[in-house]
Amino acid sequence: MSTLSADQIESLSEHLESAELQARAVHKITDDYPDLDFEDAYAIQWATRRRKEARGNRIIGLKMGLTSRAKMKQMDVEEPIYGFLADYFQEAEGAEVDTSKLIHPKVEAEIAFVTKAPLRGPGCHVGQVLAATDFLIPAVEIIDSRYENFRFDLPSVVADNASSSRFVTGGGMMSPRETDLRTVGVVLEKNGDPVEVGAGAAVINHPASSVALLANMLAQRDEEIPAGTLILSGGITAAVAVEAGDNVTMRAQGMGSVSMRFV
Ligand code: OOG
Ligand code: MG
Repeated sequence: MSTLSADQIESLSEHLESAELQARAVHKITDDYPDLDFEDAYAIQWATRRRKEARGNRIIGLKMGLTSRAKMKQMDVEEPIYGFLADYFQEAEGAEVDTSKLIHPKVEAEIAFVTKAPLRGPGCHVGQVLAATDFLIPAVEIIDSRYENFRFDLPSVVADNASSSRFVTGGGMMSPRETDLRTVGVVLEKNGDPVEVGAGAAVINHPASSVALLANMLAQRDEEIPAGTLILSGGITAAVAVEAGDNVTMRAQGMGSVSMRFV
């Protein structure tokens, strides 16, 4: 049940998108709208997506968030969420990421899927996801909650496009036929030190089940995952705070590495 009017949805979307574009932290929106529910929150996120598209940004991908125990525990929230990825979120492999455009960035080690066929729920399962996957590539997601101190509840973070900010893909592509994604190991390094390690199974027992869940969540709005979509399946480990001067490398077993520098 939605609790907000169309005008309130539009104005909360503008409020959060301005915070993103101006790299400015704001109070979580449930402080002012305590009854705000999931339906309102996704309506706000979709309003932001439409506003970016109207401005000429392209939506190039989707992401799942809070899919691993480590992330749920770190953020003290218990349910996976999704968000969208706009074209300008993408940074090239080896890029210098400008922290002056961000509030309090953190990095996450993720496996990205690129689809070759549409995926539509309800009832989408891991087998369909693997069959529709063109290839996998390692990715670092740079999240940047627009909320003060990176503290939020689920409706607030959904409305804030699941903290999406930037991402970098790299390494080599791998066919889902070549690997058991559950046992693919990842290492996240900051300034040469391994700071987080994990394996694919951390993401709902299999990263492809995160993509299936995404298709099933989108089906509630009668939306699908189109062919050619890049999907970040969710942080395998806890996220790591970064600042100007930091170098980050993620290594994924069999898929090479992806690096960036924060300036
Ligand atoms: C929400 C986004 C989480 C992931 O991979 O779990 C996310 C947050 O932690 O700010 O992207
Ligand atoms: Mg993420």
